[in-house]
Amino acid sequence: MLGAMENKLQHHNRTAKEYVQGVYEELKNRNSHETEFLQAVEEIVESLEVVFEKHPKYMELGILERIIEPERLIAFRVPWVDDEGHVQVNRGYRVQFSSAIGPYKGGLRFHPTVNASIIKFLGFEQIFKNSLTGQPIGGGKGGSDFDPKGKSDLEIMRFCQSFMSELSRYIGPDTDVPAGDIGVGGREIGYLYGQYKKIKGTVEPGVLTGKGLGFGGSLARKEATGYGTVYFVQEMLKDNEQDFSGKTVVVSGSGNVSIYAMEKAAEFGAKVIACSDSNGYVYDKNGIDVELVKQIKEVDRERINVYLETHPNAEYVDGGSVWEIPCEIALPCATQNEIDEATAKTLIENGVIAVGEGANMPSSLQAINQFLENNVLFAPAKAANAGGVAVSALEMAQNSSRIAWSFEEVDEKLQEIMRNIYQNSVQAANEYGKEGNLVAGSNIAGFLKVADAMVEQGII
Ligand code: NDP
Ligand code: 2IT
Repeated sequence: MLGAMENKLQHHNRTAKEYVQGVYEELKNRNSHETEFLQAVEEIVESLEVVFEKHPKYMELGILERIIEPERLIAFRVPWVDDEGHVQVNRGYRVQFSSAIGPYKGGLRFHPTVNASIIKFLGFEQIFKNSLTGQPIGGGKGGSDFDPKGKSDLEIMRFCQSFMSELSRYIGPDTDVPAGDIGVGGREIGYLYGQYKKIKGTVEPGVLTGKGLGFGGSLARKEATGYGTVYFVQEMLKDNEQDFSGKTVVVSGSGNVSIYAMEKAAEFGAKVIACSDSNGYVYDKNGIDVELVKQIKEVDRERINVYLETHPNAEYVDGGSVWEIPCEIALPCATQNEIDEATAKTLIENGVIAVGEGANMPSSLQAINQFLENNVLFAPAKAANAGGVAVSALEMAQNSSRIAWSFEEVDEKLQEIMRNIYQNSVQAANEYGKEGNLVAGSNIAGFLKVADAMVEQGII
C-alpha cells in the first residue's frame, strides 16, 4: 500500500540536502521572528539530512514539512485579580505539536519571557524527547508570560484557576496531558488540577502529571529530571572509562532540575561546587549544601544569596555567570541559550570533560559545535533530560491502573529508560555515520519512531 502511495506522489528529483535546506528556508521566511523555534528546527534539520538520504520515502511523504508544523497552536486570554484588587491580563498558550505516537505531552512554563516562539521550540523538542523515552506520548507544551516571582499564594491560585478555566477545553487524559516546567511545580499543578476537576465534575487524575502524592502523583517524579540527567551522563562517562566520583561539578539554576541533579551527582561521589539563580551564583568550595538549597528554593521560595546567611564562607557573585567557575562536569539546568559560543570556549579552556543538558536547549548551536569539535562528552537535552517526562508517562500508567508503585520501582524504571536512551542514541549515531555524536544520534533515534508512525497513519 505504501509503495502505491509513493508512486502516486510527484517525485521531486531533489537531493536530501536540497530537501532539508528548502524546507528550513521556507520556515525561516514564514516564521522569521521565531528565533528559538528556528534554532530548534535548524539543529534537527542538520542531524536528519543523512536519514533522508538513506530513506527517500520520508522526503516523498513530506515528513519534515509536516513535523515542523504544529497540529494546533492555542493562544488565550488569562484574566485574574491581584491582591490589590487590580485586573491583570496574561497570555496563555498550548501547542499540540504531534500526536503521532500518543496523546500530546509536555510541561507548562510560567515565565515573563514566554511567547509563541518559546512554546513552539519547547513543543517541537518534546516530540523527539518523548519518542526517545520509549513511552507512547506525543509532543506538546504550554505556558504563560505570567511572572510568579513576588506573587502571593492566593494570586498564584487565582491565576492557575483562570488559566485552567480556558485550558480545560483542550486537554484530557487521552488527549493532552500537561505537567510542570519553569515556574510550575507541585503547588501550581495542585491548583490547576483542582480547577480542572471542578470544571469537569469527574476525577481524571491522568490529565496532569507531577501531582501531589495524595491525589495520583508518582513517587520519584519530582526527582526524575535531575536524577535522569545524572544517570544519562553517568552512562556516557562509563562508556569513556570515566565516572562522577571525585569530579568537580557546576550546575546552573537552583530549581527542580538543578536540585535533584546536584543531589544525585553528590551521591555518585562528585563535588558540586556552584549553582545559581537568575540573580547570581553561589560558589561553595566545600560542596553545595543541597538540603539548604531545597529549603531556600522549594520551601521558602527565596533567592539563592540567602545561602550565605548560614554558610558565610561560601561566595555569592551578584549578576555573574556560574560558568566562570572551572569544573570538570557542567550541568546546565536553568534555561535556553545560557551557554553561548564564548561561554563554551571558557568551559573548554577551564578543562571541562563532559556537559549534560538538564535544561531545554541550554547550549546555542555554536556552543554545541565547540563541545563536539573539542571532544567534550556532550549529552544533549532531548536525551539527557527525558527522565522527567518518562516518569510522567509512568505516572499516567499508574493513574490508569489505579496502582501506585514504590519509589524504588519507579527509580529502577527511570534508570533503565535512561540507559536505553543512551544506547539507542549511540546506536543511531553509529548506524548513520555520526560516531560519537549524541546530538545526531538522539535526534535520529527520536525522529525515526515518529516518522514511521506518520508514514503508517497517512497524510493527516
Ligand atoms: P524551576 O522553575 O524549578 O527552576 C528554574 C531555575 O532556573 C531557577 O533557578 C531560575 O532562577 C533559573 N532560571 C530560569 N529562567 C532563567 C533565566 N531566564 N535566566 C537565568 N536563570 C533562569 O524550573 P525547572 O527546574 O523545572 O526547569 C529548568 C530547566 O529544565 C528548563 O529549561 C526546563 O524546560 C527544563 N526541564 C524541566 C523538566 C521538569 O520536569 N521540570 C523536564 C525537562 C526539562 P530564578 O528562580 O531566579 O528564576
Ligand atoms: O521539558 C520537559 O520534558 C518537561 N518540562 C516535563 C514534561 C512532562 O510532561 O513531564
